[in-house]
Amino acid sequence: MAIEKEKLLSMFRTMVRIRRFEERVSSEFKAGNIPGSVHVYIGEEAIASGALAHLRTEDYIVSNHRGHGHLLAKGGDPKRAMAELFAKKTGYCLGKGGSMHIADLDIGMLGAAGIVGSGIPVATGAGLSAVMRGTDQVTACFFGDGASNIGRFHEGINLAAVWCLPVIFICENNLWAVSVPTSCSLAIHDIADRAAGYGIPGVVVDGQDVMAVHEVMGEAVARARNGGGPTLIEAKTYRYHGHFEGDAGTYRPQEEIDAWLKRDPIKLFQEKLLEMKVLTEEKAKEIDEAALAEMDEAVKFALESPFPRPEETLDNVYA
Ligand SMILES: Cc1ncc(C[n+]2csc(CCOP(=O)(O)OP(=O)(O)O)c2C)c(N)n1
Repeated sequence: MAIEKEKLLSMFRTMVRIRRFEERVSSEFKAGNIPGSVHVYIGEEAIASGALAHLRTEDYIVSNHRGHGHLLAKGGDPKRAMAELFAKKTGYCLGKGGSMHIADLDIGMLGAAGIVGSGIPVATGAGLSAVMRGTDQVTACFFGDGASNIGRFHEGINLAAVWCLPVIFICENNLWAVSVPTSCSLAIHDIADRAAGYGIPGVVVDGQDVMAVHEVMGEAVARARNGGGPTLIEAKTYRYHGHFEGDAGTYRPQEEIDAWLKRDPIKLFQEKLLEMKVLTEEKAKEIDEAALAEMDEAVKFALESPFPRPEETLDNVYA
């Protein structure tokens, strides 16, 4: 089904905003303004942007350690996110959680997490909660190829399938789990094939093509909302940076990196929108400049915000 012009532009804007946010995260990390570890989403923007264009504010998402793009695509605030990365009091977790603990319950963002695969059973629980409360909320759960080899993947998806829960499991297969290529960690080609073992649909999609992601997610969300149960979507993608900021990523062959850079999801979508006459060069520039200005503001806000005071160290800390 054709996607309306406004939605196409909105997905493009989301992708550009994520890219510009992450670029600032990378440069601010290098400048020494971000303590702790950060994993950026550059190269994978089409997945969160295409998939979450279907979700309502009250729907849930569960994220992982590479979560900034998921947060922004669900409507998160770049200022509070940047302030959290800077360990400032105005951040999402009052500066005490950092990148991998950001949550925003007001927009259904149930949380990022540093424990690989830990979000999968959480998403199953969110799906169960929606069913028990009789709402038609759906949950989208993002995780990587590495997480698909963790026991929680099996437990979480199996139970969601058995109970026919409204959860969409989205595996962002960027071919590497830190320095381990999928060729060394998987005996199958497509992670989506594992869906058959749970009796649910499994779909492979080009994760560099936002319109393709939008389409498969549309079917999965409709199925989930109508009581049809979960779907496993595998989006083939690539992270353009190292595993974390500071990782040179030298374990990856240059030819592989070059091939994926040619399929930059923002470049591909911009070309497509220009061809469809939904976008003009001027409008693209305007969207980009607005995103740059928004991220300048976010960094300014983070820099100018205070750190938590030493006497507040144990406030709001539960574990
Ligand atoms: C349970 C667990 N095992 C190992 C780690 C260390 N670790 C952090 S990220 C990561 C790789 C994750 O790869 P993937 O799920 O493919 O996500 P990607 O980073 O590629 O987006 C590993 C092994 C961890 N944080 N948690």
